[in-house]
Amino acid sequence: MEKTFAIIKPDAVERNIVGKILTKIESAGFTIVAMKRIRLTREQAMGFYYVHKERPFYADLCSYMARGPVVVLALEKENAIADWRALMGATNPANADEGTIRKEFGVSLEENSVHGSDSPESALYEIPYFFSSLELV
Ligand code: 3AN
Repeated sequence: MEKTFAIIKPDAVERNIVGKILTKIESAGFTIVAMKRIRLTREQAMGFYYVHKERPFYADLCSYMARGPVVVLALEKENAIADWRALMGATNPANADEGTIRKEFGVSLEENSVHGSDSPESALYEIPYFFSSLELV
């Protein structure tokens, strides 16, 4: 069993489609082992996206992630990291495959509705950024 980290981003929470996205997650066989709704400060978003700090979109991305509540999750499944990336779809919703969350719900390259860890190393940084071991059940 592998764990990955997911975020339902502000654009999706604002449009009240958290439940639709959770249904897709559960239907695809993931177990939600931790979940909470929180509002990030801009500083917390900057810490989370630290790997992107040199990218031109970093400042905008952190403002967007702090503009409203998000739902953060830890998901468990065999092959969870790759399978969650596949269910999310391409970063740019315009390039995402049919049946993916970003294809169905993504608004733009930045406002692409969901986040997922891109590697085991990322998951190891991201899950404890939001959850203690006692919260993973
Ligand atoms: P992914 O979320 O598919 O792993 P990353 O890690 O390259 O994509 O980018 C992190 C986030 O930054 C994306 N989910 C998206 O919200 C935003 N982003 C990525 N590339 C751009 C871009 N060129 N312009 C604006 N925002 C971007």
